[in-house]
Amino acid sequence: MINIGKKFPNDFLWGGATAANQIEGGFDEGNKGLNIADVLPGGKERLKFLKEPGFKFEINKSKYNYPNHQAIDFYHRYKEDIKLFAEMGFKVFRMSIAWSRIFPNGTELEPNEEGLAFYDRVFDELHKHGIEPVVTISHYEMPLNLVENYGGWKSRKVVPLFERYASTVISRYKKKVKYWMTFNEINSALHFPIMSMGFSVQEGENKYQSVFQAFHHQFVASSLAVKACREIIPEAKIGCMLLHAPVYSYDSNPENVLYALQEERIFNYFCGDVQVRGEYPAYARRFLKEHFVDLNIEDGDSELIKEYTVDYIGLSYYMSQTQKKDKEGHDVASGNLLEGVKNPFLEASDWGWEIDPIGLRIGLNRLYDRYQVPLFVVENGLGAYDKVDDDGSINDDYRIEYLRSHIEAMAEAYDDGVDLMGYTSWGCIDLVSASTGEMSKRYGFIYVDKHDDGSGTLDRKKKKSFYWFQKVIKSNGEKL
Ligand code: BGP
Repeated sequence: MINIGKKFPNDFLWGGATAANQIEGGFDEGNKGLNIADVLPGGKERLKFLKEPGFKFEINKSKYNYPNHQAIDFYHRYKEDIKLFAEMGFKVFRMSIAWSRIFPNGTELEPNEEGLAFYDRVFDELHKHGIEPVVTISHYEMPLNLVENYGGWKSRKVVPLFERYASTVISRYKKKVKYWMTFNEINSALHFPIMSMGFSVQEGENKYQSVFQAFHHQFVASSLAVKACREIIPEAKIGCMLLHAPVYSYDSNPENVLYALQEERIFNYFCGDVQVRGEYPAYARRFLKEHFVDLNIEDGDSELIKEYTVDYIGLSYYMSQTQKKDKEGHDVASGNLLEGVKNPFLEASDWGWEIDPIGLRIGLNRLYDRYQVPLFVVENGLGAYDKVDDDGSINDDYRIEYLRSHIEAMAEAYDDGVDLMGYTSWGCIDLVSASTGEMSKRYGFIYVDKHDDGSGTLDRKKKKSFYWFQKVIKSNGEKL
């Protein structure tokens, strides 16, 4: 099917995206258990958790002031928020289910009814407003018991526990949820495994051995979720979710071009290759050998992974990355968390994330060339400091500009022939940032009066971008 000349398909899924641990709060309500996000501190300490090798993992459970504990209190205010999403014209709302609300310790035989009932209420409210939920089963949140006592996804024992969780929610919500995704930004673990895999790499540990074994467990778990979804809701669509940051070579030096190719494969494609094509790619053999990785693959795993591949690719896009083999003497684009070198052609956000709308078009084309499955941009947005003016307005023109240029790039990709399902802008309502654990890095169309020190009324206010996005949706992307 060729899409020439048309901006977006009529059934394009416009909306916004969030994650349970970044919006809900209510961390100890409804019999919820503690999860990894509940014990990650905010600010500089958070970065240590994410990045520093050997950072000692200590949990202070008595310190009840972590940023995610109250977050933006979606747990109690979801009706008000969903009403605002409906006013913007959302067709879909991306959210995640907190595993620790359903299985507080991850190991129970029976789910927690109060947790299940909460999401029933949220889905019902969405449907009341004609909004379809898009649900991530695991978004940077796993029961703390599995982190402390199992070593997170390093342990194979987590696989059946996840399977129980995934099939529980898939069958409970079979009439309410048509779009699912398994693991949020599964490939991000190459840079910060604590968030999605529940362990941090210690001094002397072979990071690759731990991360790739944990990947293998997640691939098996993901296929089991796909299997459950096919059996329970055959008409549903279930995808993987990749952090996509297309790699550029710093220059035309073949050494750098080769290096960029290798980085692109391992970071951007490896997980997709397994989850979409159903097998380990040929290049993995040499990579794993050279990094002294010896994978434990059990009987039946390969067949399962081959049979239960995903229906679509959900992806986040914030930035491209520029790679050079020898980085000495170069400014590292460190804010990116991805450890590339600075790209002289790009400006960066206040957090050093390089802004590159054309990169989205490039990335979508590369992904579609490789996989030929539908693509769903489930995260994209600008984290910025917003200012409330004296008259109460929030004039976030910089955000409008960022989103406009990225939606334009996406329209170009669609015109290039890429099969696109939809676009959900990240943090459609201000929420706790994943990398800083703070509120001041804001993404929303809706401002939430809550600050890094925990103060604020939690009142919601529409930003200028709210009205802009409303027009974008109404015109199906024609009026940008
Ligand atoms: C992605 C995550 C989200 C999110 C977003 C923005 O990596 O899937 O959870 O938070 O990035 O990142 P941050 O909050 O660090 O600005």
